[in-house]
Amino acid sequence: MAITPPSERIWWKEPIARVELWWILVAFLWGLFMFFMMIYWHGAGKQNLSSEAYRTTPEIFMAKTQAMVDQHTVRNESGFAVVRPPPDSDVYLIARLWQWWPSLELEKDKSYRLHLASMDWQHGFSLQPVNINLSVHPGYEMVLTITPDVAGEYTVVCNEFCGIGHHLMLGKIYVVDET
Ligand SMILES: [Cu+2]
Repeated sequence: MAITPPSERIWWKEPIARVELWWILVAFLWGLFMFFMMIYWHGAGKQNLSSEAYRTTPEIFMAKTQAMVDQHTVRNESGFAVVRPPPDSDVYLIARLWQWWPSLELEKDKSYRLHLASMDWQHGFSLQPVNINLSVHPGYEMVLTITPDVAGEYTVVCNEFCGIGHHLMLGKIYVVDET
């Protein structure tokens, strides 16, 4: 640590070393490349979902979800409603401390409008094992048009740390063959 000033008082007015300029150029070009890859992956990489976002409130979203649950619940699993909404309908999934509610049962190769919103603060929707991820915010509903094409049992985990029960925040989506 220097306790005396540098011998050259204007010590920073040095030309940038050539090798450093090259690194700045490489980093800049890489940034540009990744920017365009984001757009490319949107179409070609099955990443970067095409989602829509609308303003909502917890009350409005809760009412819509409750209406769907009242109408289309097919069974209960340890106190959790499993809802089987008809194809092409609007499907609601609530994120709240600390659960995804309700569980959903969807038909394979049918399309749905999946609405996601948070009742409290930010959560992360992460669908496993297919690894589809997006953020779920309070005050907004994210809407995705989905067509599940592989039957099976999927787990929704929260991937946005949301407090003491974060690791317990698990949801279920069943994809079943048409019956
Ligand atoms: Cu969470």
